[in-house]
Amino acid sequence: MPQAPCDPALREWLRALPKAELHLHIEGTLEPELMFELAGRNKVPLPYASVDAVRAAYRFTDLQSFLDLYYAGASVLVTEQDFHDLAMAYLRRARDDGLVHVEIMFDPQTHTHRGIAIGTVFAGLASALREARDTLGISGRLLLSFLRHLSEEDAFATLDAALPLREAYADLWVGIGLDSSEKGNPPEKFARVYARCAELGFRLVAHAGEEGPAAYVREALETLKVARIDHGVRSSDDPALLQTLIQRRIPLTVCPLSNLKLGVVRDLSEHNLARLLRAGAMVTINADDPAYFGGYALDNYVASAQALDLSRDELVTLAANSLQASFLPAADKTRWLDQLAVAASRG
Ligand code: ES4
Ligand code: ZN
Repeated sequence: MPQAPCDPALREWLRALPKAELHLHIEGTLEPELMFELAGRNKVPLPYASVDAVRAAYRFTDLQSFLDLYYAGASVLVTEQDFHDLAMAYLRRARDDGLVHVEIMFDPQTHTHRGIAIGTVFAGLASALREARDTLGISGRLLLSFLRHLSEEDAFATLDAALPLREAYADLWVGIGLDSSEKGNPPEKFARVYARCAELGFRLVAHAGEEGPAAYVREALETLKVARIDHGVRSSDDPALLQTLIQRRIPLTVCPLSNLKLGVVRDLSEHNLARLLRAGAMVTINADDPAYFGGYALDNYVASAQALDLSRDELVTLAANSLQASFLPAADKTRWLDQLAVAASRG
């Protein structure tokens, strides 16, 4: 279906709403321009002749076809400065979109398996988040995510390598996530490492019900005991599960443009985000891997609003949900929710 013409007034009104990004892979914010710059800086060969050739390759058929390019692209990230530059570029975009808080997932195994020290990754991301806090006025947290196509033993080794850094990054590293190829890699595969992370006091999230079945969402809730579900759009296949999500107010971090680009939905107008929201689910709108999926947070809000005829009240609810579902302290949530009410009433 043709996209509705962009409504500048709607976009500006949405921009002004304080919002939180809860589902964002920092490696997925690597724009082709920076990919080329870092490839040159680090003498890493790229299988593309130009920035345009990189963009032309971004035609995905499913999650795996995307992940193959995403892991290949991440190979240009080598030094602490690279991770800093990547995160800083994202944080400026985030601020421009009216995000006031971002919870950033990163995949240490993508880097440690290439011989990059986990401390290099932490240091670069953390210095950017602290700079953004001081200069852009945007808060951030880190969610260390395990790659589910690798073994649970590898996840334990990653956790063991990261734990000595916990104190140094206690202001930022608050949680654990689970991403990569979903089908055939059920949440239960990571039951033991999630139990350990819970004991350690981490907040827990996991991707579930993106391409995988509703049963994986249930497993993530009951076995991994996550506080939020990343994606979760397949939950509506199981009405009893959906009722549980609604009753327990479990946030779903939905990524509309990601779902469109990876073929989870054929057209945004068919996305179940609005149905989930209207059924009473705690839905949020997020960007996932914006450099690959053609849109940052604000693009996702605007595209969803237009494709699904979301009302202004519904858009305010989505922004409020993003703040409520964040891992910010209660006082910060209250302050942003108060500012959201003011911003919503303008224009
Ligand atoms: C991801 Cl869209 C998506 N799904 C699962 N894992 C991921 N890692 C980065 N983006
Ligand atoms: Zn994701």
